Amino acid sequence: MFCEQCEQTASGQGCHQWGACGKSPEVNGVQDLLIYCLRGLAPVALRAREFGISTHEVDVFNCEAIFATMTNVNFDQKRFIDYIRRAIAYREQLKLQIEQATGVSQNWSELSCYEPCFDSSLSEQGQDLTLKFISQSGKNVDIFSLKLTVLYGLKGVASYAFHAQELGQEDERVYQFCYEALAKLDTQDLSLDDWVSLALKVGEINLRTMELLDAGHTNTYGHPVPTKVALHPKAGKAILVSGHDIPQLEAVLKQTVDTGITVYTHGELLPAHGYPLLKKIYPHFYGHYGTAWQNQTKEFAKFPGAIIITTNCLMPPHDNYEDKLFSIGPVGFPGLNYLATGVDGSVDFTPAIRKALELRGFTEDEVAKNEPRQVTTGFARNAVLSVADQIIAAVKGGQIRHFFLVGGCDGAKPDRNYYAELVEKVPNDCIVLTLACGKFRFFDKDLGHIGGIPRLLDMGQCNDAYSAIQIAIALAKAFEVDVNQLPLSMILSWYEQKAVAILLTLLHLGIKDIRLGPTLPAFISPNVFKLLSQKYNLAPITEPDADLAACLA
Ligand code: SF4
Ligand code: SF3
Repeated sequence: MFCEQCEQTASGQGCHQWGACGKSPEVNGVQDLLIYCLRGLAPVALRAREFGISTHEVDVFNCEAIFATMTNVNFDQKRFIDYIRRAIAYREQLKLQIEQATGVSQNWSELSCYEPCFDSSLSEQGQDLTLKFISQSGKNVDIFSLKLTVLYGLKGVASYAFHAQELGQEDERVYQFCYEALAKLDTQDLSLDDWVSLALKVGEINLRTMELLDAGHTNTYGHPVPTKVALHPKAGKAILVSGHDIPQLEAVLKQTVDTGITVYTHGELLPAHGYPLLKKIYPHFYGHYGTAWQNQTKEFAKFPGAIIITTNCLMPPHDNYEDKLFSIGPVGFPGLNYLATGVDGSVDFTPAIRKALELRGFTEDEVAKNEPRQVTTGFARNAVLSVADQIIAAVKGGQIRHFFLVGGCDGAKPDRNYYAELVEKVPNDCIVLTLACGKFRFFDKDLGHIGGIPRLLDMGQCNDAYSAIQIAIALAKAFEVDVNQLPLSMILSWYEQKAVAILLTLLHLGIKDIRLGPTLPAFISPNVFKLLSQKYNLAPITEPDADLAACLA
């Protein structure tokens, strides 16, 4: 087994026996085989596009299949075998269409002719192909490191592209690039500089993809507005929706109208409360329950209703809540209730609704024991920029000294307490901007206000890094300086591959002095890291006091 794609990777080196996330070598093997088959599909899809053959169904499939291999998305071998079959079927179908369109039989590489043997272990076949990939690329450690950076960043792009298309937002450039990047992984003749450029191109395409997703969310649900979200439950039957998928959250809301069920968000769906149209249309869209993904085994067990997980992060479920947990889309685990997407793209949530009605829900007694608590979300680009004049005046007048963007993923490791400690120590004349699930370490802290502006601003999900970038660009314009000259420091936490894509976006934009933690990616070789630190001053986090002092110097 070879997997180095996330921050939790074994001993910070790579999972070689068993995944620290719970992924078995068998599942890892079929994920490897799927990626290999998608690399073979890519040149065929690119050729089909050259001949004007529609590849739309394959484009969406490609993104979903890549997304399924991301950390904490899918642990179900059977689902990967199905994705592998579909990848081969699409490839052969496109080959046929190309031959029909051109009237000439085409020459395809060995990769694009590869046929897995479905009668023997697909997992072993995937492992063998990965060993071959490592031995081909492994001669140059730095190029291998950059190939992994491209592949892992691409997983983030594919996941955001999958979400954006659910909201009707697509860009051919994104789909085209997904194929190009997959096809390039097979090339042996690119230089180190070429690979660096390709990694930065992943960042550029990710920016476009996050822009599409932002347009999908804001066109459908309105621009987020600062919204208070209850953290205490309400008596009655309940459904908890986790992951990142806002349109699927809306589908749950739609299907639970007049059922008496109250809908709660979990994890990265907290910012959904900031979208005004969701709040307006669905009065039973109530509050938020729980914190970040790594606490789900405790939180899901206690939740007295059905739970629907729409995307990462899924942890291997425990017996005491497995029967009330449902997954959809690319998410899966063997034996877990899976609600398949219908041909019209919708999911029928009836089994989850039935389960919620069977379960006791929150009792009056339980509710009475909970102190009323709330947090505010919805400080996305429109909300922040609507008070831009006030912010600019406060910076010029010295009331605001500095902004800290403390955002990214959470995880189980204790060294992630760094982020909570840092936020607590940020001086009173500074503002903290945050996004993604790393905020759950400090999201309910009351940091007060500066001249009416809250000192802790939740900008949304990880993909709302797009909002943070737009705010930084607008402030730089207002102050007539480069983004790197703003009194802004980015202190990021990463865990999975969406964060890899976002980091590449920030580097593509030329953002310097980013501090990254809690540990550096295992897949980044010392030389590649040296190169990034020389060019972008990318640095690992150290201690909260020292990092704060350096940022404020
Ligand atoms: Fe290990 Fe992370 Fe890969 Fe899971 S996803 S096997 S924890 S590197
Ligand atoms: Fe979290 Fe899994 Fe990365 Fe969207 S939910 S940020 S880790």
